[in-house]
Amino acid sequence: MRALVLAVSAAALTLAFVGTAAAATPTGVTDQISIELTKGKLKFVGPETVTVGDQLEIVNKTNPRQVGPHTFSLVTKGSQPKTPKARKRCFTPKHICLAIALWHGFNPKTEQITKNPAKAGPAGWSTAGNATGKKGDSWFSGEKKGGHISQEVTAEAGTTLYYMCAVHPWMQGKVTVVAPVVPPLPTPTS
Ligand SMILES: [Cu+2]
Repeated sequence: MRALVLAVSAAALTLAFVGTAAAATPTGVTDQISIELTKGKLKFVGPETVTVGDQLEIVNKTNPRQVGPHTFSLVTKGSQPKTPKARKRCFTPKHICLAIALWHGFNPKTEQITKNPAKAGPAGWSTAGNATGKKGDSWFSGEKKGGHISQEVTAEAGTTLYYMCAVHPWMQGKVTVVAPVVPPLPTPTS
């Protein structure tokens, strides 16, 4: 009985610790990564750095009827398809585009997804996935114009978030996560 109680408390402690580790102090700042069509090229346009605790908003500024929908998907650095060949086979088994679709609960028969956003790891933008079973955070922009999402950046400071679109695998980007600047203590005025 005593052993069981100890085991249960240990589990509760672990859970509490995970909960604490996932929390980031909100900075009140919102950063934006937009999806744009410029001179016939689809691309992500975003900042080089974001701060832990910022809101990171993804905005689709393209017309899905014209270019199709997008995903904004956090992937490991090595998962970004680098060659035309890799991009061509991206939506086949064991490759990152199909893997991303599966994070969203994609059903090949119905071609529908059941999860959006797809969540992995701590709440917020935190976790990069790969093609071999590790899920990442991802958002599907949908078929309607003007889609957007905003989540807190909860990845650890010092990490670089690599991202891509599973529909247009040449759309890729990265952003470095930096630590919040600790505000200076107020100087006494008297
Ligand atoms: Cu896209």
